[in-house]
Amino acid sequence: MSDLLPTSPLISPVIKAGEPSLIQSTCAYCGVGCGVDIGVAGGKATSLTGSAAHPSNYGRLCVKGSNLLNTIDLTGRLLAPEIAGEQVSWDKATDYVAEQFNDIIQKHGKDSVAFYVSGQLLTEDYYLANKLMKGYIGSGNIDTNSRLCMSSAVSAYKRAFGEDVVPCTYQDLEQTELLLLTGSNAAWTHPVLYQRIERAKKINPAMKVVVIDPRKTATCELADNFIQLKPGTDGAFFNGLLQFLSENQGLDTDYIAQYTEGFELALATAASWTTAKVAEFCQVSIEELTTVYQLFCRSKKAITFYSMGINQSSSGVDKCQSIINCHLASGKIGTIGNGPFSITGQPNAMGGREVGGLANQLAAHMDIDNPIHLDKVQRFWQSPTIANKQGAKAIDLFDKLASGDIKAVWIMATNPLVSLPNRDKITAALKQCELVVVSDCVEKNDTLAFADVKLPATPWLEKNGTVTNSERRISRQRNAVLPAGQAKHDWQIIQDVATKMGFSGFDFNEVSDVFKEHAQLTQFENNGERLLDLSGLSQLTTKEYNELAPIQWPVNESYPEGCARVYADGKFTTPSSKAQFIPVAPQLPIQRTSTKYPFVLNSGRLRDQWHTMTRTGKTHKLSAHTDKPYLYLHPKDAQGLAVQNNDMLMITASTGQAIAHVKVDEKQRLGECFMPIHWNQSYASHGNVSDLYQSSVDPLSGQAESKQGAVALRKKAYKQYISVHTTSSLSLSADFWVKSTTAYGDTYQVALEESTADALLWCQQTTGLSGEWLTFSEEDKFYIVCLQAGKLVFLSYFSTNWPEIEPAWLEHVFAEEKLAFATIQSLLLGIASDEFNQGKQVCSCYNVGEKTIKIAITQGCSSVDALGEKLKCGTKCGSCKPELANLISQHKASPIELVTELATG
Ligand SMILES: Nc1nc2c(c(=O)[nH]1)N[C@H]1C(S)=C(S)[C@@H](COP(=O)(O)OP(=O)(O)OC[C@H]3O[C@@H](n4cnc5c(=O)[nH]c(N)nc54)[C@H](O)[C@@H]3O)O[C@H]1N2
Ligand SMILES: Nc1nc2c(c(=O)[nH]1)N[C@H]1C(S)=C(S)[C@@H](COP(=O)(O)OP(=O)(O)OC[C@H]3O[C@@H](n4cnc5c(=O)[nH]c(N)nc54)[C@H](O)[C@@H]3O)O[C@H]1N2
Ligand code: SF4
Ligand SMILES: [Mo]
Repeated sequence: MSDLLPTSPLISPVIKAGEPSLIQSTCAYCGVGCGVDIGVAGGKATSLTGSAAHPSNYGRLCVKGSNLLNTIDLTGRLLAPEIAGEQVSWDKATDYVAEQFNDIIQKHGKDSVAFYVSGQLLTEDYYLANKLMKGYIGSGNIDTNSRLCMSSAVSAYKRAFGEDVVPCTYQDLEQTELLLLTGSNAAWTHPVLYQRIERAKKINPAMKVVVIDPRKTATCELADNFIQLKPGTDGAFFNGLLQFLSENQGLDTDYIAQYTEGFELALATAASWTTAKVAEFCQVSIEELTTVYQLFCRSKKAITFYSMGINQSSSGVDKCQSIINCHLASGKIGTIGNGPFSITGQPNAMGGREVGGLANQLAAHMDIDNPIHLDKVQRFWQSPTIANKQGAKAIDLFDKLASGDIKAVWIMATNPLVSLPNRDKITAALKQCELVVVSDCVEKNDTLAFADVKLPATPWLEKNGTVTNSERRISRQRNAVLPAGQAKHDWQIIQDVATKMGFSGFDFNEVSDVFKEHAQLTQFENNGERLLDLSGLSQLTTKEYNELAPIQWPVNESYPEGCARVYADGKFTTPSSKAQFIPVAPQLPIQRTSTKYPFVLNSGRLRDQWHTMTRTGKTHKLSAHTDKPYLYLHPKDAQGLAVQNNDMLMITASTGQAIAHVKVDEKQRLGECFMPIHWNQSYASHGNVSDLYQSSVDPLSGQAESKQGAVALRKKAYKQYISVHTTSSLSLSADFWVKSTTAYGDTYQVALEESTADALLWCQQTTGLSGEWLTFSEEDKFYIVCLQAGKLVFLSYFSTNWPEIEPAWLEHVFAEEKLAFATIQSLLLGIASDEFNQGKQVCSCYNVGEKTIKIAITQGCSSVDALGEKLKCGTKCGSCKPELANLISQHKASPIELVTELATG
């Protein structure tokens, strides 16, 4: 295994004013925290590659990371502060925010204001936001979108280990014997880690991978075993494992006796969860369960890798605990290749946890309910006050906005209208709130529509600070270009407002000073009580900070170079130094199906989009893989609803409605459907999944149950369906629409309840374009193009079904400077030439479509490598490799059938 370990020393280039230069930074997206090398010339970023020496990725990047530079153009950026829609100076904007906050606090008390922040902030931004709210305003009302993401994992680690500490590293994933991935679609959501796992498994074929998920995801391509369990039943699965361990000599009794407490009760509670009972409860076979339980029992090393399918649950803390219980009971923790590994989603969810950005934390892993900690933090800050009780967690915070208990909110780097459950409730809360301040980088998103004050923040590439990844590794996110327009760094905006509110603890000259103060607080009177100790970084000079190489905490006298392995000595951060077992009584989801809402609604991520699409939605490179929010549905359910691929479904929940295209998908369980989280009102009229979830939360963590909703499905038909392709923006009024970015502009799928009387007029009014308009009609179909000086600028097809057009062909014709007569003819007939008949894009890096890949498979490419050799697909970022493998397994067996399919359709 030694060739998996890092050998090359890490470069830590200095940011130089001169040019051209190479700046080492960190990817803007997921919690893997990949290093990126950015080439800069003439004040602009000109190239981007994975940092070869960064210990998260060793040079690899996934498709989102490799496309970072395609998302940085200034279109749609918020570049100046605004009050009530009018541009104002920074001075005026920060005066106004400070005055309004002070005024509301004076009239209604400190708990009448709140911050709702985000794991996309850097640690320094986060630290100051927390300091201002808890130490100066004196309220606990600061919470973060990480509440929706990993607050259950935090609560469980805290309860079990005494501190929120992730006890594993990425190398453990490569050095384990058994990897259980549960509630994680890592192939799409943590792709570089997935590729590291894939490589480790290639090198060590004895390594086993088990995937536990109600859906058969792309991640299953690596799985030796797949447990397709009933949603929400993981607590029973892991209770069953605990019981199995006790019956099959799987316990490490020495470890239990020496290093843990509470085992007897935890086991007694799990005792009734026999394999047979678990099989029935989770709706999987006894054989499948036994195989996986035996694997865990027999493997000396095992990692459970868990993410949103576990955390986003009304009993998420207990589910995390049921996993931790199994690792403690078998002593599979604190050593190489072992441990319960919660994988974080956002780039800096971990940094937020370190500074105390959640309403139930204080700062630097100190507790808001502990008077000694309160005293410590207040003395360190020398602050006028300190919040002495927990603040409102995300869902409560918005409830309090709605009830008027909280009158002002400052939202930073998150889009709650799209991401919090029950969108109607969030809308009502923001409408009713006296003052909504939003710091964001974009001009428009669903939440900004409710902002009284908009503050332009610097995004990735312009901002500068640190982030912590899923394995406790702090990396620098370095600025490579100057802030655009009047944008300011989030920490500076907070500093300006705090100072104008009259507070003195915010006079930092540089971002490195903020980091140092945070590091000093982790050190302050720590005395070994908290593992989070950055004392080794607390005296960094600005130069050292700028050159800081990635490092895993703790960083202190004992571990000056950082520390990969924690809890190796079996000593935990609890008062007794022992890890805590907690008995778990498995609960089913709060949102239940009924005759009215008979389908379980699952939600999550797609490979190429990031959250609410404010960045990834901007580039055609990331939009081509999936251009609309499908509802994925089992073939039998589709049959029952009399729908086929691309038909429309009305999705109704007790909270609201959405409308989506159908994708028939045998990878779903019967009676369950899946919808991606990304689409919102900036991209679709009815595509936001948050309309469909109730705000049911875990009682301990407050994390929302965002994976198991209950919905009714009904076929939805329109009179007219229009496929629109345009180089300029539209003023669209339609009953249904969804938009996607293309190489030439935008494409829209539009549907109308009543057919438009005059299709040409509709196009002309919607576009406002003048040019040469050409039309062709055939029964109830209309084909309309608009040319300007012979160049195609607009194209639309009207039909009574969704018109299908080959995207690769459109890209080609829109790029032509002057269209040939024959091309115009084929456009008006809607018939693409065969060479463009590629099908849905699979490889975003080399733009290789599904049909091309299927043909190569039938011609004998029987491995992902062979496809790569022939078509290049999968050879750059590798994110599509699981899909390529899936296509091979689907199509290599039946070449004759496939050829017929291609010939007929
Ligand atoms: N491409 C992409 N990558 C991302 C992001 C993104 O937006 N796009 N976001 C990042 C963020 S912030 C996060 S939090 C992570 C999330 O990373 P993941 O947690 O891997 O992503 P999800 O798709 O939300 O959900 C994971 C899986 O949980 C499954 N699941 C649902 N219910 C259950 C259940 O009851 N039990 C089990 N065992 N599984 C269940 C779903 O079917 C889904 O496949 O991704 C990060 N990476
Ligand atoms: N049903 C359902 N709901 C979910 C989930 C699910 O799986 N299912 N997942 C949940 C999870 S895990 C997460 S993490 C959330 C994510 O949900 P959100 O946090 O709401 O999504 P983002 O699109 O990341 O929002 C980030 C916003 O901040 C802006 N921004 C980006 N960088 C910066 C910056 O540096 N400074 C400032 N000031 N602004 C910036 C972006 O333009 C964008 O508007 O969604 C949650 N909601
Ligand atoms: S896996 Fe992809 S999105 Fe995540 S940090 Fe690495 S390059 Fe960025
Ligand atoms: Mo997340």
